[in-house]
Amino acid sequence: MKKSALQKARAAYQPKLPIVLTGAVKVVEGRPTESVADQEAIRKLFPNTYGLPEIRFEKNPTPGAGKPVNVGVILSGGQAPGGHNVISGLFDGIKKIHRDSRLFGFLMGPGGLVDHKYIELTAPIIDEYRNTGGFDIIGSGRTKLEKKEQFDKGLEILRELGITAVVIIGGDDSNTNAAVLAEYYKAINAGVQVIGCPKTIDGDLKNDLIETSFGFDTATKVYSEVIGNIQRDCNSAKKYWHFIKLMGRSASHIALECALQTQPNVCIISEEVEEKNMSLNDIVNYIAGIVTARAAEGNNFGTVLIPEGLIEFIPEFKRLISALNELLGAHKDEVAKMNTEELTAFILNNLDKQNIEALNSLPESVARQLMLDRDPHGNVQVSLIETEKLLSELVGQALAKSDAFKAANGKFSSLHHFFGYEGRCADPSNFDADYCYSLGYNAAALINGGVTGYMSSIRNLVNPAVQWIAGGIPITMMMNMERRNAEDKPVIQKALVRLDGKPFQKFAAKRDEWALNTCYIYPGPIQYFGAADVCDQPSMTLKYEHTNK
Ligand code: FBP
Repeated sequence: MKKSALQKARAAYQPKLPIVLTGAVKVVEGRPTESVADQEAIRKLFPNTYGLPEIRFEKNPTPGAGKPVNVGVILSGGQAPGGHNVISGLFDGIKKIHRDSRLFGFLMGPGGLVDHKYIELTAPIIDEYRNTGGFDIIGSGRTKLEKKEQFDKGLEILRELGITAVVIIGGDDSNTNAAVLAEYYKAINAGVQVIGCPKTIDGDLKNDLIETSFGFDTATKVYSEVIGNIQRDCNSAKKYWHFIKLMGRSASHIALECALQTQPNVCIISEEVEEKNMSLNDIVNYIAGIVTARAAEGNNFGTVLIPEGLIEFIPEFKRLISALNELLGAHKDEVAKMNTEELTAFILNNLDKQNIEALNSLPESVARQLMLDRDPHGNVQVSLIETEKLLSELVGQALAKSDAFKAANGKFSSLHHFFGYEGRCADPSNFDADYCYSLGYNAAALINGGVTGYMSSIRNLVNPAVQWIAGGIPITMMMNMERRNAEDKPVIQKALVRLDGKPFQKFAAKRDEWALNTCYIYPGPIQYFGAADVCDQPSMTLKYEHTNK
């Protein structure tokens, strides 16, 4: 593979590890755990892996000789910067345990395990991918692992390759699958451990013990760089309003982090929209009000950040989406056989008047996406919905009717952007490079510790890497019951933006000032070499959540 000068320099970067993982470790068990909610239901569904203790690693002055282990690894779901470093950390970790250990990568996500598609990841392959972005080393996919037949099919290839541990690198849905797989293999005494790693740029897989998911840091730095560039452009020409949609699925963590980094004129937070029961009209009027106030000062330009999941939080559409999910979930088999026209007619015949009105209030393309497009986990594919265009069009219409805007002699010309895929495969920041390598290395230590159904956990992340705390968290601890596809299912609880949390509070305290005045910050590109305050800073979300600043 031909490499750029930066890639060559970056390949030589040695990610930092928590000091405890630099030598042999022993497992220290903490208190037994309970799931975050619905304890009885989760306990019943996970009789073999419920209630396990938290684990923390400590230095082991008298380690025994390690045994070789064959491990399988799967990248699951959307790409996130640092996935290759999780794999290289895992590789180095199992080789440290014993030089004859072997690592197999299942291709294109969980489907590779079921379909027996794999490669052995050898040292030359791993070396090609150290500190690089992307998931292309083995590819990723969104196949949902949930059926006994899939688990049994997977077990055939695991046995054939002598694999006794599988590491699933994924988001909340994929780690839910990891917990289900761990439970099943334990129940049938398959002799296969399953370990999860917290991945997702969305930042919504976190709790008291998982401080952040990997990829969030790099992706938000990439988006913030580009938002900053746009802000400098619009502050130079002073003639456009930029409507920028940001990935993140349901949660608004990405939009919030980018707002903290760049200080835009407007940033909508979906969780606040829901909390305040704001209709689509309320949101449009809020933005139009800011456009008008800036126009009165002669500033016919600005930036609006929009989280991609917004539509799911606006009460009238939330009700509609949940009715659609129930309807489509309850008639799964019939629906699967329908063509688009039949499905549309079926939906329209079965929704109530209020939901039909909500559907009709949307442009046809958005209505179609809500009705027809779902991913394998049943999620609305919010990244396909052009909320940025919808909002700017409606704001334009509101301004056209506004006397105040006319009186201000305002002009409104809008441009649209969607940042998501641009950041998911960026070369990991130093933070993500170190964090991911540590997560993988730590997963090897969990395997060596003989546990299953755990998520690799590295904490104390606002401090230098040497001080990070390494251990494992039972995945069942993060679970609750939720309605999915018309059924109650055990799933990892999604972490949405907390309105009483510090990141939101900091934003809310400043946003009126940022709206009227032009207070833009231009963060510039990620720096990989140089002073720690330029290169090694974690996200502002992480800092606000875990320090007193
Ligand atoms: P994960 O939850 O799997 O990490 O995916 C994150 C994400 O990037 C979301 O932000 C986005 O909505 C979705 O993936 C897009 O999915 P796809 O890659 O299938 O288009």
